[in-house]
Amino acid sequence: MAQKPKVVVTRKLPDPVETRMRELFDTELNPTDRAMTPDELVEALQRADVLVPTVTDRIDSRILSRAGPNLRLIANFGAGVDNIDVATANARGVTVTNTPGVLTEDTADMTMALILAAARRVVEGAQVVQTGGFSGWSPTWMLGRRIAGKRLGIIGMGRIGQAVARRAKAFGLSIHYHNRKPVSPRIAEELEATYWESLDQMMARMDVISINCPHTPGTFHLLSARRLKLLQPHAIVVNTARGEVIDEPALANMLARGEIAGAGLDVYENEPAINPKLLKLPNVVLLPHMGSATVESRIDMGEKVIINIKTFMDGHRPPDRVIPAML
Ligand code: 8YV
Repeated sequence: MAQKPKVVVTRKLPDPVETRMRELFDTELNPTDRAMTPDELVEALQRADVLVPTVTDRIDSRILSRAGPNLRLIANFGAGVDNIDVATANARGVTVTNTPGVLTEDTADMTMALILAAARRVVEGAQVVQTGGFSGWSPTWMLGRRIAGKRLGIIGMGRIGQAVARRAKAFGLSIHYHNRKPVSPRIAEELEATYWESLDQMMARMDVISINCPHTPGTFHLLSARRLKLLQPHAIVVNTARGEVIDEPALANMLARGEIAGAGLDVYENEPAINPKLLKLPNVVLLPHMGSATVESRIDMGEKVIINIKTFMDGHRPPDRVIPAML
């Protein structure tokens, strides 16, 4: 392409990523980092050849219907693409790409951090100390639950689910999973993982549940009020995927009533809003969508975005093209 493509980036990205983008493309950055309003997004889509959005930009069919004639690529900065109506984009001749793979290990680390924090009351304990409440050790005080020897049920055994399984196995948890289909025999053997075709049956038998599947129409409220009720009272639920996979009010009610033991949540149904009931509970650990929040992940995500744009503009199939059949 003789002329550099006009690339509009909706949020502030790491400096090395922005520098490289400016070298390669006619790039419009957002140094303020303020999320665009829907009207601003429409304007961005009208002047861009390529839009680089993030999870905070909702690019639905209404917004896409007002895109300009030059828009050819939406290169999402992020693995999940539930913020984008991919089918409508494709129908309008707009390709969508994402950034899988580079945030797998960090997201899996955060999943383990939440499992440990919820089971061992890490945040509660830290708060006691920081608020001056540590008056001395006691044999029966601040007792949590051991994770070694327990059963972990992973919902969604893709890259991140498998990375969680590898870590959890090293912590002595036995690995169980529910997925659309079983993993290869080689991976199942490596992880000593048990496949549950029935999510209901798995839910009823696990000590810890970890959500690691994308949010799609098929996984919306996969953990419905009915399914959550199948959990045992000592169970812990951890979510580093998308809030929409869990019925958040139902989860909050069960936690408040002590019908399950705890939760570790990094994502919420209506981010950045969080169900107010959750905020008051001692048995939950709540993080502000930090799964991929490392310097390394965010730079690698930016590099993936750049490779996708460059490959596409050079007339080739971008490596991380998302096709609706994958969702
Ligand atoms: C990102 C994420 O922070 O990649 C994803 O799907 O949820 C996060 O790791 C966010 O999506 C960036 O747009």
